[in-house]
Amino acid sequence: MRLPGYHQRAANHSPKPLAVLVFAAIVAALLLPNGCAPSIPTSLPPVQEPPATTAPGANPWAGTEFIEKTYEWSYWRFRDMVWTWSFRIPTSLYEDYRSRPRPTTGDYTVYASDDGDREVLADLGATLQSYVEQLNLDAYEAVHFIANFVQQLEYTSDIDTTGFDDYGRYPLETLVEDGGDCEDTAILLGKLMDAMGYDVVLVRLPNHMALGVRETEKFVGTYYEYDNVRYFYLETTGTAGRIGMVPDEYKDQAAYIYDFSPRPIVTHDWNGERAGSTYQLRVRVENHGAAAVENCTVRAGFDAGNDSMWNAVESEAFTLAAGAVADIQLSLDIPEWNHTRLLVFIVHEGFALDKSESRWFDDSPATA
Ligand SMILES: [Ca+2]
Repeated sequence: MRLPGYHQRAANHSPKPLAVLVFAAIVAALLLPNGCAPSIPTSLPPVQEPPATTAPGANPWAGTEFIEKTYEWSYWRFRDMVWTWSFRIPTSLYEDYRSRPRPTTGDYTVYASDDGDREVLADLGATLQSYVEQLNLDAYEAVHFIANFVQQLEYTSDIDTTGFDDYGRYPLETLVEDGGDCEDTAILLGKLMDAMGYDVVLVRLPNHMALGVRETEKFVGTYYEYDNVRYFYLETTGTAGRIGMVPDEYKDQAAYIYDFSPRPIVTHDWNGERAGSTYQLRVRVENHGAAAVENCTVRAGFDAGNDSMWNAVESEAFTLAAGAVADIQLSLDIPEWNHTRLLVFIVHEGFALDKSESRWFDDSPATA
């Protein structure tokens, strides 16, 4: 009997809700002992190949050595004035960001965790700050003036520009491409304001993303509490977004909050194949964040329902530096249970940093 190898389900570019991690933690805490007798299921499901994740569209900058851009914009309070900012970057730097795979994580600060845009964002921040001082804006109005630079960028939908439903952009991509959608502008403004010394967080709603700005004495409107601090909503698309004003369609929705502090952001993928009565699992674990994580393990097993797994195994503990990749191999006894699926967790201090699962497979003698 020869069975096909199977792979992690198609890459999912939508955010993973925290609930998944909570579920994963529960499952991880309830692992069954590795005492079930190995047996051989009669079939495995067909492979579902992940979609190709090539870079979006044609690159109009291909063949040039440098990208030079000048932005000109106005601010509604000073309509008769035009503000400008120019930047110049090697085309190769933009192409490097453009060619990176999009990590499958709901933590979109992953697009702000890289240092390659530091000089450009520092220059933009200094330029905006000089205008703030020239206009003698107070702290409250300064936030709006800075946000206005990003809010006036063109809104472009991911599906039109990249072919993907939900495609996060690195800040330099958004700047070179003259805009993006909500997560792209939230990432750009968040990293810019963080670099300028503001205390900001990413606010991830079910179908939207925005920023939270730490309260000062004059803030009113909608806020989110995070680490005992009030962060007031700030829309990053459209020019009308004022601190505390949430668009009607997002009112009263729960949000996940992500700060911009350096931290590990761990994802994984896996493949494997059957060898006799075992499944030989290869897991690639990657830290996309800006800080290391120690004492990680990979736990895997077959879904036994009731938040438990058959034949669970766990790797030795390992450390992942920022940007590092670890390849972990595990051998699992294939259980007799014939309606199950493989579950894979990346575990740290009892919590799952990331999880995935195969498709369900069922007894199907005809293909055995
Ligand atoms: Ca996007």
